[in-house]
Amino acid sequence: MARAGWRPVLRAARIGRIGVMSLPSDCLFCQFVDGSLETEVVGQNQKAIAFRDINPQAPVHVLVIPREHYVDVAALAAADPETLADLVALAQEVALVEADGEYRLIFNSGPTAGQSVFHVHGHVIGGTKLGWTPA
Ligand code: DGP
Repeated sequence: MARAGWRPVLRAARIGRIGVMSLPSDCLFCQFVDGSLETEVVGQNQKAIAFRDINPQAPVHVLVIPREHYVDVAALAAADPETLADLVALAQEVALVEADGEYRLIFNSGPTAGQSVFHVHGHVIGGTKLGWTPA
């Protein structure tokens, strides 16, 4: 049976990076969404979930992802801007609880920029004074 996320994936393939995307059947983050793998969920809404990063880079390091599979933030924005807005709203909610509402929201897009999981995710980073040294 086809998974609910197949249409966005095909659309993302037309928009995004066909060569590096994960399909939902082997996507780690899709497995967090459908509950077949456990993770520490810290927030959710109808369109998105938030969970702690396994390798935190700051006192607060949470990932926000859409329930539907899109390869990166540009694919999500093009296909479903309302869900992107819900994703940002969830990031804000988490940051208000965990970092007084002061945080960085980072979307790595493509391997050169550091993307290693090809289900779009925003890194919500905060809880300390942040430096500015991406390179
Ligand atoms: P990126 O490099 O931008 O694609 O970020 C992927 C993030 O995903 C990275 O910071 C670590 C996190 N991550 C990878 N595997 C797991 C996992 O199994 N569980 C959790 N909670 N986070 C993971």
